[in-house]
Amino acid sequence: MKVVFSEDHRKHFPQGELSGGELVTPFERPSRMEYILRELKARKLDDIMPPAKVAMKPIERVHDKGYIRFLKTAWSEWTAAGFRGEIIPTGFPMRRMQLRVPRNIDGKAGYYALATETAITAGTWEAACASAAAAQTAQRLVANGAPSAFALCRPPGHHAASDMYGGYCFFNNAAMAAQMFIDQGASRVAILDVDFHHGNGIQDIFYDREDVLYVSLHGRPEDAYPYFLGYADETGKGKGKGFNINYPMPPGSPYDVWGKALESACRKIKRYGPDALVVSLGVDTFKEDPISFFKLESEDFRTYGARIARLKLPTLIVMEGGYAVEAIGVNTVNMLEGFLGG
Ligand code: FKS
Ligand code: ZN
Repeated sequence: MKVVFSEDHRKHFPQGELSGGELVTPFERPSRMEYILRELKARKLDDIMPPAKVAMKPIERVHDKGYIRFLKTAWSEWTAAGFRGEIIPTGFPMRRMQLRVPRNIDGKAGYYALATETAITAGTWEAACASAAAAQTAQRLVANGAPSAFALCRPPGHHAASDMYGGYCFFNNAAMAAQMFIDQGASRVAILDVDFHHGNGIQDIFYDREDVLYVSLHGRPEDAYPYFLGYADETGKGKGKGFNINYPMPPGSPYDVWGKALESACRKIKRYGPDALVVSLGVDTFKEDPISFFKLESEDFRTYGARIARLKLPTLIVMEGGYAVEAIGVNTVNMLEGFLGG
């Protein structure tokens, strides 16, 4: 299996993540990639290639033009305004307020942000483009006949909606890749999101569509980020009714519980009969993850990788979250090995 990875991810490294009222070193940091790369190489999953130059068209298929422009120019507008820190907005268009884009960059950032933990820095645009490029190149490998490919994306993508960034995400790599399969002629694509967090961005982008099935296993929104989406009764709307499936689970859920949800998810995907599968792979379901509350063991990642492989679908695996640093390499590669061996 080819692994597509860009070193340009390093260009995005905010100094601060707003967490518990403090600015801490972001959990989503460049060293995550080193742990994964080290383990890939140690286990000879080392067919690693850089992506081709990013194409803007596929990004524009799932993101708003104004939003893309904002990400591109935010840093220069911010510094031109005389601000000296990283971009963290202060005000948001909340209940009963106007959804109009302000001219002021602080206001604009608030308009396009869905949360405040994710700072934008000088290199964020380039890194987000490199991450999208990795997903694009890996998608093309699968579209051209590879049974599977792994897009080792950073920054991640599943929280990014058509016009919102946050949850460490800027471009929705998995949604973009799914749309690419559709634009290349696929009738149906399924996205299976096994990251601990609900992929609100993917759900939002495809909510009224029947040609992309979104299935997510995640910490229930009452207790877990992103808090405001991911309930079981969110099943899609219009033509998309029935094509959004959420499996919210409570704190402490072990593989006994999680694996049953995955089994149900896989059966639904099988019944849907997609032409391709995109897996949003977050390994923050691990028992030692610092910001999550499921209790998966390292061996469980191998077990579920094998289960996903039994779907026997052309599969693009896209990296999302996972923060227990050392262990994320082991858990990611366990999933890939399970997938390849199953
Ligand atoms: C820590 C609270 C953290 C933000 C969580 C973001 C999770 C991101 C992710 C992704 F895959 F996108 F990376 N709140 N004090 O793991 O879902
Ligand atoms: Zn996550």
